[in-house]
Amino acid sequence: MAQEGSAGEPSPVLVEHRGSLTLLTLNRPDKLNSFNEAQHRALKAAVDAAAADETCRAVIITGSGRGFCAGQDLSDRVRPEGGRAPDLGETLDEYYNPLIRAIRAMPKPVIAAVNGVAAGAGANLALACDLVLAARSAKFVQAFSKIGLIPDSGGTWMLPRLVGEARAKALTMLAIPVPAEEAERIGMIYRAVDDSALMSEAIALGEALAKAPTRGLAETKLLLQRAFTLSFDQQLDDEREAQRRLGRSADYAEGVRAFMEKREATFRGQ
Ligand code: T3D
Repeated sequence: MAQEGSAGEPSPVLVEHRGSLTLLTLNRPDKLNSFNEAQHRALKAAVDAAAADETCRAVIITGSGRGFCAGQDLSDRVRPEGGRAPDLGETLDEYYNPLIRAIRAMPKPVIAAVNGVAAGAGANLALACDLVLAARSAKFVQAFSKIGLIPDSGGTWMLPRLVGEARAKALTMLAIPVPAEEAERIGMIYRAVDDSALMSEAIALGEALAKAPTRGLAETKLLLQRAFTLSFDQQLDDEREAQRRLGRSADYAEGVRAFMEKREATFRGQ
């Protein structure tokens, strides 16, 4: 189901429900889906709705047109020389950080289907997702240094963990565009796929995840995200608690029954 704005304007984010899979499409193609306030509000609302919707068990975020997302819409940041400087900390507090936190906390998998260039906060939006598929023609650019900013939206945390500090420093300080295949090779993303196959591959992946034991995936997601900040002992304790919770879940009982009966399990996300 595509959403339309109230005045018949296309919504800055299209929402489509495909069974247990929710597809969110950034929809400002003329601006490479860069973020203005309307797109921020629409994406956060759609992410929150997907998180709260028990029938939704996996989410895909993609972009319309030739770009995935070019980060902040810089036409909203132009000011005359000597004009009052914006408080960018405020916009991070109000928009970017809550969005990235919501994706990372979502108790279900989020796939980024990167259809084209992902720059600035758009690149880090993709990297905040759990699985990143990218079209071979797509590229990732930490464009921030070109305008005198730091890599926000979790970039300074995520990049060194994904690609190592040395490479993270080069990619951010030099704003080097990373083509999708290179991004896969250096472990920045999960996979690069043919452009024509991107959406079919993303939907197949999303549908497979939407049939998986959702609670187990949610616990796995949170454990892996915290792994680099906890000690080994703390992680073992957290694994024990997660396993204790999951051992009481209906999906675990079904998984064991299905294995013993040599049949496919039917997981309900419970
Ligand atoms: O401000 C805050 O609240 C703080 C938070 C900041 C978060 C951030 O994301 S800061 C970083 C902002 N983003 C950028 O600096 C990226 C700027 N864009 C580019 O570097 C390039 O456009 C791309 C590498 C993304 C793509 O290059 P290319 O050659 O494929 O396309 P293009 O010709 O540069 O762009 C196509 C059109 O999109 C063009 O408009 P036009 O000339 O056809 O009317 C271009 O101006 C527009 N566009 C691209 N990115 C943005 C944009 N318009 C506004 N804001 C953009 N970010």
